[in-house]
Amino acid sequence: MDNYIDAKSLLTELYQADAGNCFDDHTLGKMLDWPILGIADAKDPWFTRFKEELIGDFYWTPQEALELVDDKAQARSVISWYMPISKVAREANAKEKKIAARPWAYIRTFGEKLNTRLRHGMEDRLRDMGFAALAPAVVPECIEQDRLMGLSSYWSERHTAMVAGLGTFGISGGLITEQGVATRLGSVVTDAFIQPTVRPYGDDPFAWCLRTARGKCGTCILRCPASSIGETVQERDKKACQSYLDGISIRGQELYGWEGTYGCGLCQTAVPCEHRNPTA
Ligand code: B12
Ligand code: SF4
Ligand code: SF4
Repeated sequence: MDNYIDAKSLLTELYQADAGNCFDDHTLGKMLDWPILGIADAKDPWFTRFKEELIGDFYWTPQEALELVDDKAQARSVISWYMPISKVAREANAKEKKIAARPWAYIRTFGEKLNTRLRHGMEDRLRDMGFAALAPAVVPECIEQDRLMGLSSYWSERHTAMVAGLGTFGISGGLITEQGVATRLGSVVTDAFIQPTVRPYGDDPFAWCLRTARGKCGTCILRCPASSIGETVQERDKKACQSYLDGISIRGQELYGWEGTYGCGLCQTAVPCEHRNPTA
């Protein structure tokens, strides 16, 4: 009989116990809102499609990822989550036209550190319960410069979240959830069985983008200061985005006041999919 894993409680407890979910200016409140979870079946055919058809051979299936820490374990579930970016940071970023607002950049650096603490916290909790567990996205150096795909991780939080029923891609490349695209995502693969989430969009990976679903919008194309977003997700110029962000990083300390990664995220704010599913 399978052990019952209450993944939601595990993650929520870790989130609640973390004292670092705040800005340096404490009056601004929390960086990231409560995590929302989805569960993917580790054997979902999408994972092999990513490897064999859509991304590349370097890409890990859940089984390959879990074998990195336990070569006898059988991957059964992938716990995926998103945490919405706080309203304060979204609203500040929505006013920007060239670079990230300070609270947005702060979350890119320190909110992602919190997210990684949650990833490792979930690994620890599951291992304490006797299960194998791995957060593949934070395995060091799990990133590849692929000939076709450009800079690409061996494990994509967005693709995983799509399989776990949390949302679909927009033409910007962002994962649009019920609470929008302005989120940070995480995931952990485990051999524990957890009932998979039924995807409300079935197998349509672009169902919640107004452009792909209804032929309307394209606001993210206009918002991008690097002209990196095209009419379809396949036309996205990832290099243009990356170079633009690299340019900001060089001046990051001077612009923002700390050493870190700052992002931009203009394509995720002042757009109809910012904090909701715009097709709902
Ligand atoms: C590397 C990286 C970057 C690089 C990208 C480098 C490059 N050349 O593109 C840079 C620095 C530019 C970057 C920028 C940003 N990033 Co980033 N990044 C990542 C990282 C670490 C890996 C992404 C990756 O390689 N994915 C795998 C590849 C294969 O996917 P992809 O590049 O997105 O391309 C896919 C889509 O276009 C789509 N697609 C195309 N056709 C089809 C067809 C089908 C059927 C399907 C299903 C999909 C699909 O699939 C492509 C390949 O399949 C992830 C964390 C992670 N490990 O997932 C965060 C991550 C994707 N980034 C994130 C964010 C927030 C950002 C920024 C907004 C920066 C910021 N914080 O301000 C921008 C947004 C850029 C954009 N338009 O999406 C979030 C996304 C949150 C969300 N809701 O979408 C992530 C998940 C980090 C996190 N922990 O939350 N990022
Ligand atoms: S801004 Fe519009 S076109 Fe761009 S991803 Fe969001 S819904 Fe799709
Ligand atoms: S695609 Fe990159 S450069 Fe363009 S708005 Fe989004 S994060 Fe900024």
